[in-house]
Amino acid sequence: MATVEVKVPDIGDFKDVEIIELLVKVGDTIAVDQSLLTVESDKASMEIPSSHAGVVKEMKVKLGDKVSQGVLVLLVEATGAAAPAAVAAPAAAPAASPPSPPSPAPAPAAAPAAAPAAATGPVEVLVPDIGDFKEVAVIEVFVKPGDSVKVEQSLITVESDKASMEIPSSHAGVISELRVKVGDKVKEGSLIALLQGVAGASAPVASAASAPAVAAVAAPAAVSAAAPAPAAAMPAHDPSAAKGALPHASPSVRRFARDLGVPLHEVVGAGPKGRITQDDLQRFVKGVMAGSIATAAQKSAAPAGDGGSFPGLLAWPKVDFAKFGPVERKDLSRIQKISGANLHRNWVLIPHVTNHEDADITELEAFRVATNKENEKSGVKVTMLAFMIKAAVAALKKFPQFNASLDGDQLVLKNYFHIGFAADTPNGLVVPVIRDADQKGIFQISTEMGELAKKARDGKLGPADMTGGCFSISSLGGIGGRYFTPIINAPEVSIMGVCKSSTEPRWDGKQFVPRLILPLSLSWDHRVIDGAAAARFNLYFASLLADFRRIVL
Ligand code: CAO
Repeated sequence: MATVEVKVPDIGDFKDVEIIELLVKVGDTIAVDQSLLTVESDKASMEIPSSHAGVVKEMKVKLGDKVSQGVLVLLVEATGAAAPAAVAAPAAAPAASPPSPPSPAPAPAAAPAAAPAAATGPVEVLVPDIGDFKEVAVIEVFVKPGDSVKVEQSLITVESDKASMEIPSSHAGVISELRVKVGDKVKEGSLIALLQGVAGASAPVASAASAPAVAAVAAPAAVSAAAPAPAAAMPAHDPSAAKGALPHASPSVRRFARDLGVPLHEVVGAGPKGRITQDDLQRFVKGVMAGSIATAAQKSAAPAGDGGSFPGLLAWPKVDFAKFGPVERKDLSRIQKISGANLHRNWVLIPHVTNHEDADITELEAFRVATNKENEKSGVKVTMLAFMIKAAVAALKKFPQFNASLDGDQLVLKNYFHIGFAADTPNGLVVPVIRDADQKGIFQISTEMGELAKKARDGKLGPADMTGGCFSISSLGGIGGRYFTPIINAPEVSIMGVCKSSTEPRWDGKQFVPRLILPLSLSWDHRVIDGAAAARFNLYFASLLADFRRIVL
């Protein structure tokens, strides 16, 4: 048995493309045309087939290597069978097929010979010369009617059994009609969409080769004679173009997922750059079968409180409670369902840390009581919460990262101060918001809190009353307790929990004296805030309550 070198065949304009998946290993028995590895450019992925059958003796490439035509892939102990041609082209462009002539973009006979800039009516965007891709399936559509598209922006992804590629637009404009949908089979010349408002912007080749009113999709100028399909469709890279939501996976993995009915976008890819491999797919399927992974469809069908949505976590116990004693069932209120889902998401997604602090509010409480006495007739009762809202504003001003929200890789820092407060109602927990608390005094805040708390109890809060908050305070002060962990009210990044104040002995340097101590619990999002900042925020907040004159400093 002879040792045979298997090399990368002619892959057209694919040059220095990265190996993103190895599909065979040393010792594997392989057949002619069996896929050995997957390479990927920015717009297309392609599997490289074997030119020979046999047993893999040595791998000559590894993940992440960049390869071009002629690069040695592996050594195979050949068993005799070889591809019909000496160099097997990828299956998308079978080696046996004769080289096709260079493919300029098609110039339809009916095309009026108008200059690009003069094009006013709808422009047809067609599938360009995609080499030996014939009757390939549309597996993703990136655009919809009404979308504005740029030249070379990807419109659809098509996929053969060995390669997938994105088809770019030949023109800029607004899509007036979309003529393809997922599952359609297309080939060169198939109509993808009609564009309106084309302002003369078209891909260089298409406009040079054909009249623009009936335009072909941009085919790159340098399509080599024997270029396989992916190269023919590989457009210039346009970083501003919309990226597809296609899961990062090779065509064969995608096809396998479709055959199994696996929602590929739910599979977590462990391959390079999060790529979904065959192993990932198998792990997912096993997990679903074993009940340790729930698909989105299963999750939405699962009862509230089902824990099956976390990989590796046991499903929520199903218990026939009536077996143990009399029970009655009661539906969760609408508020409980909504707040429960929000709290659950926030608890799971935000890395919470809670810092505790004590505030000496002896003087502030005396001031509060005196103020209420003086203003008895006004009908407005001032509670500690109103002071804490003002203290929160001052602390947010001093520590702006607490008055922020995460938005992807960015932190949105707010220049307004809307403070939410958790309110307990017969139907569940709600968080109304005091707007522009920085511009309001204690009486106004107390008045608004009273109104909002009443609205909350009466179930009359509207969305405007509960949105836009920067920071929340959850006060259990009227009830009791010492400390607790409040759950951050996303997209806020911190929340202050307050419990009941109590008189405690404090050392004044000479003796123990009775002081009124308010327990504070600050939960913060560790993605945005670090422990030192949290400790300083808490300390500052407590110092403001200890001596409220600091607010005006
Ligand atoms: N320590 C000691 N006493 C306190 C206090 C504190 N930290 N905070 C309030 N009190 C007192 C008040 O002074 C008031 O006393 P009086 O009746 O003697 O005047 C009494 O407790 C009741 O206060 P309140 O609850 O009516 O007023 P508030 O401004 O403190 O709170 C509101 C208003 C709407 C926030 C509150 O009624 C409420 O719903 N709290 C529950 C919030 C909650 O559920 N948080 C948990 C969320 S996580 O599940």
